[in-house]
Amino acid sequence: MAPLVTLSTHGNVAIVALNNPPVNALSHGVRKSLSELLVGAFSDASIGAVVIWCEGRTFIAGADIREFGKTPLAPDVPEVVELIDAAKKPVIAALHGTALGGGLELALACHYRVALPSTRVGFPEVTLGLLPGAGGTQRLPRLVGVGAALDLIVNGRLISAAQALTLGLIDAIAEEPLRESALAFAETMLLEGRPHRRVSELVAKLDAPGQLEAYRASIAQRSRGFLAPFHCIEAIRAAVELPFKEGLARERTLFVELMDSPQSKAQRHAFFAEREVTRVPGLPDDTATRTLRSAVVVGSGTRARAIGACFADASLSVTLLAGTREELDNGVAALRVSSAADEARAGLDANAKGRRAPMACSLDTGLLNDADLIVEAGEGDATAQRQSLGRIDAVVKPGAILVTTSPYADIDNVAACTKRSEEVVGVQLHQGGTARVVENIRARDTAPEVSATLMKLAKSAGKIPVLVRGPVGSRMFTEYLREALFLLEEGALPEQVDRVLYDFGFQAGPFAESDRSGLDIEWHRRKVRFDSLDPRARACTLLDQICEQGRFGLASGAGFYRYDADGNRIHDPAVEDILVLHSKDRGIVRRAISGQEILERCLFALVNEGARVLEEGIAARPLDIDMIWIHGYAFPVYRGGPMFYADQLGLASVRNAMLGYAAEPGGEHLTPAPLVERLARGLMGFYATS
Ligand code: T1G
Repeated sequence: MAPLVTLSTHGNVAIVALNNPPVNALSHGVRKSLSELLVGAFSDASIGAVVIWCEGRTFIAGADIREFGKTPLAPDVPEVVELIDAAKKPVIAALHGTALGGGLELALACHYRVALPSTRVGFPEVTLGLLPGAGGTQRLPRLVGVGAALDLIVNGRLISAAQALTLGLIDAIAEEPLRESALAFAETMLLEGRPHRRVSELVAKLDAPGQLEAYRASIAQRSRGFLAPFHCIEAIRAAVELPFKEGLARERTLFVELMDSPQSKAQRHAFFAEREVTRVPGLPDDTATRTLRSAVVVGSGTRARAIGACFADASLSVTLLAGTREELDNGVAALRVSSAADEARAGLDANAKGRRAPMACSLDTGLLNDADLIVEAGEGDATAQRQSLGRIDAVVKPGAILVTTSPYADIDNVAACTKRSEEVVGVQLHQGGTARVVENIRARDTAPEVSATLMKLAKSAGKIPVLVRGPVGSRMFTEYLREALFLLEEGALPEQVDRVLYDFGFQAGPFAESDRSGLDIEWHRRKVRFDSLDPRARACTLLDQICEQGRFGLASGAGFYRYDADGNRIHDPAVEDILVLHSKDRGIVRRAISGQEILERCLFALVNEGARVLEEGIAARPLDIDMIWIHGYAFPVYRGGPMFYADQLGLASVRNAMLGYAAEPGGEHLTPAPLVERLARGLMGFYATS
């Protein structure tokens, strides 16, 4: 194996090269070799300056996250960083790729920094529930000012080399080849006798009194529930208020608090799960995929436009197929609005994806004949979708892939309606297509290359694809909402239930969320499944009563809440009247229900249905479910997703609580699923077995 770190000398300049693919993480092996070689170079009189440079696609992208939570091995990252700071000869960091976290902290301890134009730098630690724990919170405010440091560290935002140069974070933009440019920079610097600068010797000053408090207030809403952003501010406060060494100590204390926190464990889990979820057991990364150029989406409504946009983001040429002239006109008008919004967004955000290929809208069914991918995205029910796909199947070319988007459809039934079941898949988007996750649903006979093709398409659209055997998110949401409706029967109000889940960390509780996405979806699902519902669920007719009054949620101005002209939610006594009368009709004595009971019953209903989804093989791994819920339903990432959260609570205690609720009259539906029972008995968790 190639050595992780090597040293070569070029005249009186030493180049220390790191080679730890894929991202030159500061693993123990790297830290150990690096510090040994640096100590040697620092004490070698023939060496006037040292360049730190990395092989491969990037400069150091941080500490090795895989080592977190394990026994720390010396030297740790702070020791290596302080070794560089203390050097009596200049050290130059040569940056390329993504210089992140501990890598950027190491660069800040260097005395000069040069970077290729394409480099991006930043402190993403906050996205892992952490803060820069190797001096970054003490050096960055000293070098670029408190305002810029707050922005970079609290938001975990990456900036370009040009922006870093403007901030003074780097000293020069270097040309390719970087290694030679950095060497030339070092030689020039020695020749010119440039001063030896230490960022640690600079001073951090507030830009204005009360700056930190004002900043804390400005992030209160968007960082609600997170620990790390606020710890970041406190660490930066130390840079302003304390001498450097004491500031470092304060940073370390805050860092260790976060490292040991359940939040950071959950966010680190989410980091690796997001990468693991696209590696599917039984579908090797090198599975062949098809080259697709065109997609025809049957339908021109909201769902059709959302799915069309997803495939347009994957650079397919997309046409929405309208059924009538009126649909066509509405579709064209809606596309005009959304592409104007895309333009505006792309103009605003430097990191925005490339401009989405414009979608067309047409009445020409002949387009179906040559399309590589055909999506059935009509607003009809599962039966209508199946029949429509059957008709489409008759006219499309061999090898064309058929996609159903029905959240209710049994994918195997849909596939059976065609003569090409190996080319049938389902796709579920979330949050109207704006969510990052896509459920890529494979039928029993779907060919591996067809599933792999959809995985690839979704990734190129900037989405996280999750391969499943049926709709997972919507199925679990239905059970979550069912439990919330039972709580309304027993005495709770929509506001009370929503408040509890909002405080838990969701952006919105089940009722506000259902009103936002439209009650007609869940109402239709209830009607489709009515015969298979358990007696209590059938008798809980609250959703029917509300929808039968034409209250379908935000879009119709009323649902579980009333909405003003600006879409703001308003308590509606009419709903309370429905609840009180319903409980009376059902013979249920309404009672005060604690926040803890509301939280547990709603979350455990979610976890229990997740367990059934795993038992049935609809999802292969708990991380598939957690990624769908974190990225599709805004389950708080600092809880790790419903399955990870249940493990953090301890599945045995979750099961016991479920048994407690199941023992109550009408509580049978919270009887632990067999998988929950089995794992709890074995004192294991969902992840212990995966
Ligand atoms: N440690 C360990 N493994 C890492 C890693 C890291 N820091 N970064 C990436 N990997 C693995 C990743 O799991 C994947 O593995 C492979 O590398 C390629 O990654 C003390 C506390 C650098 C922008 O948060 O943001 O420093 O799945 O698929 O899309 O203050 O990876 O192939 O087995 O994501 O090109 C701070 C995290 C750490 C950066 C590249 N640093 N990484 O993106 O590839 S905390 C970070 C990224 C810290 C100090 C603190 C991205 C990337 P596998 P990838 P990519």
